[in-house]
Amino acid sequence: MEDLKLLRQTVERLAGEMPVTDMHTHLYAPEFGKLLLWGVDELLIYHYLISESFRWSDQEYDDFWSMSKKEQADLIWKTLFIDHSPVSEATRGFITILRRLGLDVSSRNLDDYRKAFETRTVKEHVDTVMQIAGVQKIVMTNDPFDELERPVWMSGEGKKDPRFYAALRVDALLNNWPFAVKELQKLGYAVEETWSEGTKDEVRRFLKEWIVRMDALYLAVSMPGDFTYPAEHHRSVMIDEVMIPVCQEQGIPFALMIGVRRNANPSLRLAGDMSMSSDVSAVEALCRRYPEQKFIVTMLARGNQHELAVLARKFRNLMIFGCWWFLNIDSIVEEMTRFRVELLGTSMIPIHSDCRVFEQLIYKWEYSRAIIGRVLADKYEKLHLSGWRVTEEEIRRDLDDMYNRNFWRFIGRE
Ligand code: FIX
Ligand code: ZN
Repeated sequence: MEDLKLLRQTVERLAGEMPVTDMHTHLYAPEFGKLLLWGVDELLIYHYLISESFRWSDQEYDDFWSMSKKEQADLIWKTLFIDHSPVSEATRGFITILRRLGLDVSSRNLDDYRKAFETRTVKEHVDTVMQIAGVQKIVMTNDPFDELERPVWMSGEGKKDPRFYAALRVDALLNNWPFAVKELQKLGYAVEETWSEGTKDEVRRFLKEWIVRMDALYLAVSMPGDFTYPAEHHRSVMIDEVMIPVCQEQGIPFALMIGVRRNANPSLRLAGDMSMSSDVSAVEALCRRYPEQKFIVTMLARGNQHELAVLARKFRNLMIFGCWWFLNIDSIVEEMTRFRVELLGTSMIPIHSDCRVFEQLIYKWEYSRAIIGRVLADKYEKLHLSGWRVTEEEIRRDLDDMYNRNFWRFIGRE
């Protein structure tokens, strides 16, 4: 491409429109029924907005939780959109969703927005949203201990929609073993709280059976920032003797999301989790000890991001991904994407959405695509000034790597 202006326009256009794989979400395929959250009220009671709304309120937490979803949504709408301007990332995101779905943002009429959603069927709506967001493939977060979710897998319905993929979530096994033991026993696995060879066998059997049943792409867990490895701890035994052997046998990666302090404010429920700084050397030790095992890792503290990107230079079995949760805001996505590209080129997964409500795909991907386009355009522009010419085909290749192929190739499904 000879012209600098055209180069930038092409990169930004392609970054905005090329199809993507969203490799970590909390979304579900329509077959999962009520687990698939969508619509105005669900969007307004997103836990990101609940915590922002409490900043302005002296309401008792329990009073809020005893309200209906519609009442909670009305309150959040009034607090964050009418009494104050929606300039935060999550509030602005809601406005972007309305706009992209063709609603009149200037009317500020919440009931009209609700009515507009009522006429939609879930299946059509899922198609529309995926088309607007340019999201082609969605990886869910799947928990066999969930009473609503399990029957969908047992009936085979969970694998029906080919756009949705499973990730087997193993938080309870690593972070709440007594609870996991009870759940496993309910499902007929002969396990006990104290480690024995029999218990290890049974947990391995549980994981294998569920990986196969869901065709899970990877095992996933979120860990507190004080996760250390190796350690004299239940987690190290579980990882070394149960999870890694199963991942290796099944040929799937292990995804670790590290740096959350759950329930910093329990009254806020799901909205009450906090970010905490993590020990990157735990990931280093895992990558060194298991060079044949693939690890997909993200961290929550801003302060860990540079070190984690440097670690990915040292271990090819480490794929870093996404700007997780509180990091998924314009300023930090820009900063992280820039230094990741500078340290790793395009060999990383710059973004995942972490959406919980379906329409959020629209704003989260729109915002991230714009930043990725801008960062890449800056880099190609500098190359251009040095005399290096990139073709449109090369730009597509680079974006496709970051949007899709780095993930699929790394997990061995390409
Ligand atoms: O552990 C996770 O997968 C987190 O992403 C969630 O627990 C969190 O509540 C969230 O929605 C972040 O975006
Ligand atoms: Zn998540």
